[in-house]
Parts: sequence; C-alpha cells; structure tokens
Amino acid sequence: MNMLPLRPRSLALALSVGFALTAPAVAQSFVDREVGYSGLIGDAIALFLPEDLSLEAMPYSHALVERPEPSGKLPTGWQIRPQYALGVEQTQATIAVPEGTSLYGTGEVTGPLERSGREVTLWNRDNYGYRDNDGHQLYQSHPWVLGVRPDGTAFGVLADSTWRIHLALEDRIEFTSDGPWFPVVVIERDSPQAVMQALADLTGHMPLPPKWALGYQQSRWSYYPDDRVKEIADGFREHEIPCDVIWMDIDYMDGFRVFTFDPEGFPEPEAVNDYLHEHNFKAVWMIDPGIKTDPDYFVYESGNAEDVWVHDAFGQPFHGNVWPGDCVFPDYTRPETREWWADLYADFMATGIDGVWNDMNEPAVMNVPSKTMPLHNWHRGGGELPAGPHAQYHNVYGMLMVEATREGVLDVNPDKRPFVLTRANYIGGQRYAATWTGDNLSTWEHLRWSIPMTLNLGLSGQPFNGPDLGGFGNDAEADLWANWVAVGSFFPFARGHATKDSNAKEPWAFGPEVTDVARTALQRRYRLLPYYYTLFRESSVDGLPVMRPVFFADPQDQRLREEDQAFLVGADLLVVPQWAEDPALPQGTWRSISLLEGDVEADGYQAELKLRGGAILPVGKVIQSTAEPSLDPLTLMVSLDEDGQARGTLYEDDGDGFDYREGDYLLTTYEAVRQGDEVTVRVVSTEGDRPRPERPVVVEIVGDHGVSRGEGVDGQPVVVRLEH
Ligand code: NBV
Repeated sequence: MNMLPLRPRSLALALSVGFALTAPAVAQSFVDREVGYSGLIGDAIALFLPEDLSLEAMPYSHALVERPEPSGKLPTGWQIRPQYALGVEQTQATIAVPEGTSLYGTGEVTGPLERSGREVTLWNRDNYGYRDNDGHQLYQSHPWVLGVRPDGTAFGVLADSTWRIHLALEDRIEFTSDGPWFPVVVIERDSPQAVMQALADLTGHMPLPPKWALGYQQSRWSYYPDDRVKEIADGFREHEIPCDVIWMDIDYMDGFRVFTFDPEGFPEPEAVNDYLHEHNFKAVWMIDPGIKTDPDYFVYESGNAEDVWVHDAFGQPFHGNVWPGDCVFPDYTRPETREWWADLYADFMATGIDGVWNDMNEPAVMNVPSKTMPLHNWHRGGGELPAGPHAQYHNVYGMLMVEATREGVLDVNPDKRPFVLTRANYIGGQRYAATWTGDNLSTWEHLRWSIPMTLNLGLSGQPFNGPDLGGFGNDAEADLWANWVAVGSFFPFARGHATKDSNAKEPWAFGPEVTDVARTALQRRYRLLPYYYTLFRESSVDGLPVMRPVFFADPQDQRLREEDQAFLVGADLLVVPQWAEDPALPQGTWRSISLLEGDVEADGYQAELKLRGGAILPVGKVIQSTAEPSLDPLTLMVSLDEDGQARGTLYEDDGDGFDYREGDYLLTTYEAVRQGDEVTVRVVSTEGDRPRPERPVVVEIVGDHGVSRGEGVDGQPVVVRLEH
C-alpha cells in the first residue's frame, strides 16, 4: 500500500490518508512490514524501503541533493537496518543499535549532548522559552541520528520524510511518522567525522558565507528608531568592542508589512545602511512570511495577482493571524511563488541591506493551539514537488522559504555571497541559510543547553548556528551575561539578542566590569577569525561541523562521549568554560594558550583555550570589524607533538564574492619541525592562485612553561630558538 498519490481536499479525506490530527502521537499497535528494497546508493551508504514502497514510487526528497541511484548490493554482514511497521494512522521504522552505542544529532534539541533515552517531536514549532512540550519540539526538524559505537566506528540514520515524526532513542532508534512510508538511508563509516562528511555529500554543503558573517553581531527586538541603530553601532566603536553586524527586527516595518519601512522610525533605510557601512558594519533586516491582507499593500496585491498563497481545504487562500493581524502565506512549494518572493528582494536589498533574517517561518500562526496552519491546508507544488497537504509540507515550509530568499538576495547582488538566517529549517537546510536556536531565555539552564544544542545541530548537518547569546527572553543578570559572552564568543554564529521589554543586553549595558569581559571575549574571537574562516571553508568543502564535541578528539575514549560543557572549535582548539564542572578532556597534549595578555586570568569569566599538540593555529590582530586588515602580522601559534612536529592551514580569499571558485584563494599549509633547541616553521604546500601577501609573520611556540617567539616573513622559513 503506497499512500502517496492520494490528494486530500477535505478534513475527512485528510484523515483517510493516515496522518493523525491530534498533536501527540496516539499509542497504537503496529504490524511488521518487510523491507522491500535494500541496496547501496554510494560507498557504504545503504537505502532501505518497505515492501509497500517501490524504488520508482519513492517520493521527492527535500533532504537529499540528488535522487539516490542504486549502486550495488548490500555487503554481507551489513549491520544497521530498519524494521518497518504499520500502525492504524502511522508508519514506523525501528533500527536496533549495537550495545554501548552513543547517539547524537536529532537536530535542534534541549538537554544533553548524548541522546540515548531521549525523545523529540519533529514538527517545527514556535516555542518561546522552549516551554511547550517540555522543550522537546522546537523550530526545526532533522530526522537524523549519528551513532558512535564503543570502538569509535560510526553510522548515521536518516528517515527521509518531511511529515511529523516522533523520534525515540533507546537501544534502538524509532521513527514513528504521521505520514506515508519513507525511505531510510544508513551511512556506515570508520569515524563520526567521516559520517558527517558523507551526510554533507548527501544533503548538501553549507555555501561559504561572507567573512563578515563570522564577526560578532548585535540585535534586539527592536532597535528603534534609526538613530538608536546608529547609537548602538557607535557604542561598539566607543567601547572598542569588535562587532560586524547590527540587526533590524520587525519594528522597522510599516505596520509589520514585510518589504516596507516605517515612515516615522525608518524613513530613509538607505541612510541607516550607509551609516553602518561607513562605520564598518553590515546590516541585516528581518522578513517574515505572513503577508498582511491590506488591499493597498503592494505585496498583498501582487501576491493576489500571481495567486501565490497557501490554500485552505476549500481551495481559498488560508488566513491566519501574525504580527500584522490577518495574514495570508506564500505557498513556497510553487516555483512561481518562489520566483515572486525572490523578486521582492530587489528593491529591498537595493537600500543597501547586506543580509536577511527570515523569522516565524515554521510557519507560526497566532491564537491557535497548534501555533501553525491546519494540517489540511493545501500546497499546490509544481516542478518536482507534488501537490500536498500542509501535514506534508509543514516541516519544509521554512526551508523552501529560505531557498527562495537566498535566490532573491543572490539575484540582486550576484557578486556577493548571500547571508540568510532562518528560524525554521529541515535537514539539508544548510544549503540556503544559517540558523539560530530561537527564543531561549536568560537563564543558567539555557546557557548550559546552548552548548549541546549548537553541537547537535552541527552534528545534524548545520555548521553555521548558535543561540541568542546572553538569552532572548527574561532580564539577564550581569553575571549570567558575562558567562555567556565568554563562551558564546566561540560559537560559529555569535549574535547577542534580546526580547522587547527585557533589560538592555548590549555588552556595555551591565557596567564596566562586564564591558571589559565582553571586550576580552570578543577580541579573542576576532584574533581567531583567520582560524574560523579556515574552518568555515573546510566545512563548506567537507561538511565537518565548525564547533565539535570533545569526543571528536578521540572517538574511542568513552569518557568523552557525554562531555557537553567543553567543546572543540575545529580539530585543534579546545574551549573549556570557566564554570565547567569536572569536564572530561581528551588525553594527549593540549597546551593552554593566551590570545591577549593575561586574558585567562583577567576576570574569572574567560574560557580556557587549549591547543592540540601537533597543531599550528593561524591568528590575526585584534580588529574592530572584519573590514579591517588583520593579518599584518600573521601569527602562527605552534603546539608541538611528542615528535616535535606540528601542522596547520590558513585559508584566505576576498572574504566575499565568488572569485575563489575560479581559484582566487590561497590555502597554505605550515609545518613546524623541532631539531634540538630550534624549531623551523615553513610553508609546505599551497593551493590556489592568489599571491601570498607580503607580510611579517610572528611564530609563537607554546611550551609547557612559556612561549618562545620568532619573527620573519611569511613564505620564508622562520627559525625559533626554544627558551622554555
Ligand atoms: O521579531 C520579533 C521576535 C524576534 O526578536 C525573535 O528573535 C524571534 O525568534 N520574533 C521571534 C517574534 C516574536 C517572538 C515572541
């Protein structure tokens, strides 16, 4: 029985296709179904289908970049395989996992890093403070689990379905879907890192972001009016706290009409953007999907003319309440709608906007218990996408929206790398947008969660993510905010944000002591930006997360499997928060480093940073914005391994645009070798056509008892005499 071709147009019909309309999954009995198809679709990547779903009838995949092609039989002894079962209203795939396996991923989740014994509802939900459903159902859905066996070998399991799934993890992985049959894809690899690389090959790579998006960013709901935006920007420069981006939340709009500007508060958006640009800031502005039903509003009018809205069960545009009041919602499953949406960005971006923030795209609907549209709303599809009910498209509504947004932003500025931030997303969404973890709170619990949340999103294929630094909801206490910035400054996406009516949460809002803490923390981030940029580039090429769990340093070491206070940035830098209690740290050589004089001891807040033995870390100067040159000089921090050797890479390009794709980049591998009391650091390989800039290089050999320094010219060998 394949349930897909049915097209429900009414509630009664919707029920008949087998998805439950009540929120929690109904307990029911299941009947086993055989696996109908199993085979390889890539090197040690298997595809499974139940007997009721043929290869030919396999639905369009939003997760996978290409339709899987069978490439051979499963090798004998293939371990990880689903057992399918059919309930009255649900379909299910259960995957037994070997004893002692640690489980990760599952997308945007509260709670600890290791997920055994946890449950999550994969049904995108606006969840202020993570209060609904005990925080087990948030803004994004990633039907994906990473398993790491006791011996460090690993596998990944993807349930390729957009429908609501209840995912439960025990000694098995259980996907219970409210939708029709779905394929299961299993990746088998020697290490968790290799699984992540394969996941990116299957679901797509994050495009390389513009360099400015790696800087610190400041937001609030809302900076209003335009002069307040300028004051905030000035505040950063006055306090010498590095910052690259100021964010404009919904109040800049005219009555919450997207693509408009409030004539009182933001009469000249160009002037705001110009001001920000003159002071080396970029500007990101919010756009929501709910369109105000106002006959005098050009977006509503043109949307009507182009017939772009999601329909209700009776074929009429669906109406729901959001910020502007009564709204209609673009049906992004239609190619025509995506094109219309993309075109709206032309005039908007022409005001000098640099990036776009798509919020409320679960889609969130107010004043209804489900907090979203009815399941039987109708999406008309087109191109490769079949028509279907909202139950089928809910989880990819945000992803389809940001696909169109990215397209629109790119159309206006074809020579710039788009930056789009989204709240709702689905596995594979890294192809279009960065993401943040929605409306967290300024509490210790949320600060602690922000680390495993960022890690598990990274382990679900979303390398560019982070929380609202400092917490969104509630007033933040100075001590909490200081602790948060000290560790949050190392997250891939580092943006401070705050809700309306909360206390001020800019870095200088808590008095001089916290201002100093923030300055130190963010100056440390800015010194590390050459390393971060190298990691983002690596991630865009091979899919590894930027922020990684500590167990990535040694997947066989069982002690590290649950560590979620400390974390790794790339493979070489270990970040240990001051407040971490008995963190499990990897064995081997990890040397403490200092990026600013006295930084670690400075204030009792700064995280401890440790550099792996065998690594060379490329470090820049303290700058206030990525618009300033940072590698004059280039500093190479060297932590030798037991054999007296170390290696590291540095990626450089224009920081924006696409010339790097034609070879305009420079990827340098540096090597350090110790002979007696001397260490020689030299370039051992380069890639790319970009000439090496003439610049001084400072080499710092980090010893167990101090640092030995040498200077030279980049590209020439530098010899350092060891003093410690
Ligand atoms: O646009 C206002 C907020 C925004 O600041 C926040 O970051 C989003 O997650 N938005 C939600 C809507 C209102 C939330 C209560």
